[in-house]
Amino acid sequence: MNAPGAVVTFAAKDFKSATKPVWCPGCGDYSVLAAITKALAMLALRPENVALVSGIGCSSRIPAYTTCYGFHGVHGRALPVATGLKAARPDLTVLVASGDGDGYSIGGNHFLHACRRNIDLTYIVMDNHVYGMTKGQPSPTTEPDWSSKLAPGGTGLREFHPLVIALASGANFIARAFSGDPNGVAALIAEAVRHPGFSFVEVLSPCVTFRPEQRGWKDAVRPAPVEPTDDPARAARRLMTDDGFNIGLLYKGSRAPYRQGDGSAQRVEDLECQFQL
Ligand SMILES: Cc1ncc(C[n+]2csc(CCOP(=O)(O)OP(=O)(O)O)c2C)c(N)n1
Ligand code: SF4
Repeated sequence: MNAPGAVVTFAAKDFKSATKPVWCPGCGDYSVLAAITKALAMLALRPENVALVSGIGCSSRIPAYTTCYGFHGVHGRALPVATGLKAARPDLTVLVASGDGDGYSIGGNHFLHACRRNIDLTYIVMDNHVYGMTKGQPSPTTEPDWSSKLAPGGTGLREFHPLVIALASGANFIARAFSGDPNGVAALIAEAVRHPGFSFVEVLSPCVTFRPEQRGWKDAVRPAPVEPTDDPARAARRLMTDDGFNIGLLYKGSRAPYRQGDGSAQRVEDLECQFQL
């Protein structure tokens, strides 16, 4: 038993629920789950003070595997749900988990406006360049020449560049991580949570079932060769020209996060009253 008044700290394992993940053996998302729980322990947070919001996809299953509050919502809508939650409960640490299909395709519009609004959320996108859950359709980040049974010869479509788009939309914290380096992912997530405002952490997380060649990402990734910049023009040049495998914090700006008004904004309780019949 803890002594009265003793500060209870939580280890990474305390943030893991008893629910066993159903991901394929070798899926990168296992490491991302481990990194999230490690980051929450590093931040000395308590499970009841953290909420994880997600959409739909293999990656979006993450909230169920933690002991934090969780909301496994509708495909592509994790960010608006999380935005509402954070606006109503600014005391909670809100993390949002998504995949490249969930977050950049059906949820792409919400991504732009979350970057622009700069509400204090940490957005973790597990990017495997494919729709894993629905059996391997190309996603916005799929290479144009990736040929598969569902897209013979490839889509021929230019890839979506999430980091550049985040920068252009006003995101202030832009990082890329690799699931094969869970300590690195945990450190970046912890830094993202500490950063005030919207923080975007794109995690390259291989889908070993539909993109087995992504096992080779471990040889492709490298620490970004330069320190993070706070200059958006320099960051744009770097992000436009990198090959997608530079890992680390790549851009950190200082635009003030969105805060609820100075008292002119209505309290949630008052708004609810207006809808009572
Ligand atoms: C409105 C709606 N459209 C389509 C689907 C089917 N669907 C479920 S998950 C998914 C794609 C998930 O891909 P991604 O976000 O990349 O996650 P992954 O499974 O690769 O982690 C799709 C299209 C759905 N559930 N709801
Ligand atoms: S289908 Fe791909 S993304 Fe989904 S659990 Fe299996 S390896 Fe992971």
